[in-house]
Amino acid sequence: MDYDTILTAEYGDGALRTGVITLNRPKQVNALNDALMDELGDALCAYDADDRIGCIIVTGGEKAFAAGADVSAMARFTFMDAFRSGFITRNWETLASVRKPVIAAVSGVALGGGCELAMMCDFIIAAENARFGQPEIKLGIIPGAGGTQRLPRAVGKSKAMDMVLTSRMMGAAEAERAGLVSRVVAPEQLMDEALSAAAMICSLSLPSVLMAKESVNHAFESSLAEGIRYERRLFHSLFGTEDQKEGMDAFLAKRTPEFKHC
Ligand code: CO8
Repeated sequence: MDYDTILTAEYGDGALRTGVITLNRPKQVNALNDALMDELGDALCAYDADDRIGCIIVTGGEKAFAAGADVSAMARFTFMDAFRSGFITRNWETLASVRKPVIAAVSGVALGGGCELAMMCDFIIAAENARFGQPEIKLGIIPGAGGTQRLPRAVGKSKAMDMVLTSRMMGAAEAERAGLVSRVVAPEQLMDEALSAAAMICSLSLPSVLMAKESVNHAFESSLAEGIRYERRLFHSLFGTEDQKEGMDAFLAKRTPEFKHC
């Protein structure tokens, strides 16, 4: 696939491979403009629909995952420009609707829309030099792509308020302690770590991976009782798959399962 603002590459030698999308506007520290968000959405949808892909990684550069929405593109926006064009709604939320797992591999700054983009991914692996922040308040606006909603769910009210109201950035170690990121590694190990997590996911049964993701996400949309009922139905339904028989037979026979993703 040929794009101007992102790069794509596939990795792995199993039946399912990993699709890696790299945000690539280095001169603008990966500021996110409409062209980039359109291309990112297109690449995500293509990987989500591709039967040979089992997991997706979204990453940026060493210095910046993404410095946020492109300020120069929105500096002169009027309310009607933003409202009538469906700014953000139009092309930012594709990531949140992808069914396959999406890992954010974050090195350098993830600010504003960049932090929000990372939080739309299923989990974040950070390099030690990663810094997360929601500095929109300094521009006279507030986060607009889920920052005020996903950040408190990830790190709790106090830290979220601190970051959103003062624009304080959170380093990788604090982000891991707070639960925003799942792993922190040395910068030079970031892609190896993300690719190895993705390869693990690719080796599993895709239907159970899709249902596991759907079920965890349901926890953010429902009461505990309703969420558990939902999980139980998905759990029961997996006994209708060939992969459940294969997975359990292989375990009992002490061999590696050969999943057929059905
Ligand atoms: N938008 C546009 N251009 C940017 C942005 C940005 N967000 N960030 C950096 N740039 C540009 C700089 O203006 C500079 O351009 P030039 O070379 O022409 O002068 C170039 O990128 C390099 O930047 P710096 O010289 O500042 O590089 P540093 O290494 O000194 O600093 C930082 C890097 C820390 C990333 C710094 O540039 C910075 O703080 N940037 C702004 C971060 C910010 O405020 N982000 C929030 C933006 S608002 C937002 O995200 C709203 C989200 C709403 C939802 C999303 C809707 C799309």
